[in-house]
Amino acid sequence: MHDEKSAALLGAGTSPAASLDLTLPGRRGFLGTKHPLTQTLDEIKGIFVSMGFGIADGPEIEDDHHNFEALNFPPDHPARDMQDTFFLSPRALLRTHTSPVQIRVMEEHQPPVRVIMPGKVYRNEAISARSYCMFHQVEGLCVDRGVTFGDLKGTLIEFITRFYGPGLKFRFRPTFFPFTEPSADIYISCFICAGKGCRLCKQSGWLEILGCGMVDPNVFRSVGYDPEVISGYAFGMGIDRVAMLRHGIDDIRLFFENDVRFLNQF
Ligand code: 2NL
Repeated sequence: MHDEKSAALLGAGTSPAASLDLTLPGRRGFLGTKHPLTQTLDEIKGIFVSMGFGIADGPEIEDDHHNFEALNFPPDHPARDMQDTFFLSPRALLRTHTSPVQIRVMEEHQPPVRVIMPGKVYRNEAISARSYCMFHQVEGLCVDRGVTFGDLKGTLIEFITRFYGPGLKFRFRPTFFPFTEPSADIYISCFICAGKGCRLCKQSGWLEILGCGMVDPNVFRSVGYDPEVISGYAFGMGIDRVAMLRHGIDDIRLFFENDVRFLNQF
């Protein structure tokens, strides 16, 4: 049966029988994959959505009010400088963080508010392996009556445990942001060396992965919320940095060069 079919096929064509090798493998299909930043972002979104957060987005071209003023940046803050921010005109700028989306959400909705906002942000910095003029952020906001720093800790530790895996140590280190008070940077014990010190954690044993804090009363006043009645926490993380830590990528520019030799690895 097999031989009969082979003979028929070989006989049927116009090509010489010897050039038709029925034992050759078939042609392979080429499937694309999601960009490593998209994969990281999808996972982060999934975890927060499962905890009851919504997803919001907003314009990348912003004004001084939403990007700085409403976020309690003082008029002389260095981030407002031409050196750090891309101004498109005296009134329009490229957002330097995704926080202006949170301002827009609060301007339009009364509490309770529980949303994350992922998106592109822009900084006028020298380009290097570690910083690019555009990167990706996810910020989150939870506002209601009686929201505490304990709620912030519980929610973010749950997120980190699901995203980075169980068994990590946490460190909340006080810091300063104009838009939160108190503020903290969250560190986890290094998942490569478990705290002993290695190249990834620069011998410190700790990785900084998130900034967070309780929303400053001045931010609530600027959107017409009464800080005597409601409270909330907010947080932010750089997605490019998170994806670099996870995959051991040492140059942020690789994300934006669209080189398939890099992209095929994910
Ligand atoms: C970081 C830190 C943070 C926020 C972002 C925020 C937004 C509003 C009010 C208060 Cl509308 N806070 N966002 C708060 C703390 C930290 O980001 O390291 N980002 C990469």
